[in-house]
Amino acid sequence: MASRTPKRAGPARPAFRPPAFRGRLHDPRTATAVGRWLGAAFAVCLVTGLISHYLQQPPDWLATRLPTRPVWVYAFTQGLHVATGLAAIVLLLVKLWAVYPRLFVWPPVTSPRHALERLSVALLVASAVFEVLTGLLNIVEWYPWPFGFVQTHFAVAWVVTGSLLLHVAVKAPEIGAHWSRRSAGTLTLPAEDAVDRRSLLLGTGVAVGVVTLTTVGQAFTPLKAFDLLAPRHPDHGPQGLPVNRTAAAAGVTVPALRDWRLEVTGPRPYVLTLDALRGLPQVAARLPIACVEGWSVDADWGGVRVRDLVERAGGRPGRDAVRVTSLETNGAYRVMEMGARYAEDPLTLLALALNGQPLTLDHGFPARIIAPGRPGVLQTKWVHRLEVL
Ligand SMILES: Nc1nc2c(c(=O)[nH]1)N[C@H]1C(S)=C(S)[C@@H](COP(=O)(O)O)O[C@H]1N2
Ligand SMILES: [Mo]
Repeated sequence: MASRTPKRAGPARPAFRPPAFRGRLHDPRTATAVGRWLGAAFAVCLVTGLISHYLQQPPDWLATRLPTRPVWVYAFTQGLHVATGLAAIVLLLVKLWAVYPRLFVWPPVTSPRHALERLSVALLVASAVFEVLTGLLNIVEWYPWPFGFVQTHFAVAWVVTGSLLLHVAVKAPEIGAHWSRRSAGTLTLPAEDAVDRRSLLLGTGVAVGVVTLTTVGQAFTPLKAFDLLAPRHPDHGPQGLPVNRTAAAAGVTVPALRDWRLEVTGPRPYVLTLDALRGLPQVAARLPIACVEGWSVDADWGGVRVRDLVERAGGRPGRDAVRVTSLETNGAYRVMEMGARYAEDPLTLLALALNGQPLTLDHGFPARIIAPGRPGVLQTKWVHRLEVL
């Protein structure tokens, strides 16, 4: 009978083995190269986002100082906001791909400092993904969440900014070492990967270019022929202009308009019928509608200067702000205020006509506001009351 030899105990196997990653481009040079562009895109998004926020909700001290020129200022800043936000989606995906093996470092935490660092990265990734995703869904007007988009997108932007600054500070030595192809740290990486890395970066650049080219035409009309992917096309809509909120959606109906009058309150209040309004001096202005969702279109507007209406009510142009109320029964943009500078601007109109025809119902019939340099949400449609404040 053969004697049984007892099994010899081998070295203890670890309970968990992190996956091995053989892809060679998960390295600090790739992360830095893509991270630089992503950081730049986020910086542009933050600045243009703040511009948009404070144009829409200025604190009192700012409300009287907002610029009305150039008239396309908001079309530009918001077009840029959405374009860089869309580019950031591509960059974020590549960046996350470059660094995701780090998710599996073993042991997961080596020191309190390491734990904090990982926590800050988790916060950065979560908030960055949240921002680009909510931004993207907002431009297609899909709100599958219970919170308000504007406030939340604004608040989380600060979380991205804070955790990004922290991330850059923590990684500064590594970023410095891999800043360019000739940086000290990069020289220690295998040289044969450089070709692959260049292909990856080139591919990323091409993807960003394609996304930009197929969407930026929604704001930058010379490229509108390539605008294949943006949810709005500048030319598509009644009177050659897209409509965001239709009269039906806003609860504005033809019967509701039968007794329409414009009420103007102030030291000398008055009421005007549509015919009376048409009888006042009419002014033409070519101004863009620039939606927060990134599309913008220039149009020819005709109507009465808000400034004239304010003066007639005994208001002081350049001193008095104006509150505008829409017939719309509910909705966040029913009531709008404009600072004195907008109200006195000769291009700020209570518009009755668009591209040579009376406004259609969806564009705000009988009267709407059009003012230079302001976000689309403040270009109030179906106006029935102006209050000189
Ligand atoms: N009363 C009212 N006016 C409104 C809105 C609204 O929801 N209610 N939407 C605004 C938005 S978001 C934009 S972009 C412009 C679009 O104007 P348009 O539909 O004539 O292109 O109208 C603005 N005026
Ligand atoms: Mo809008």
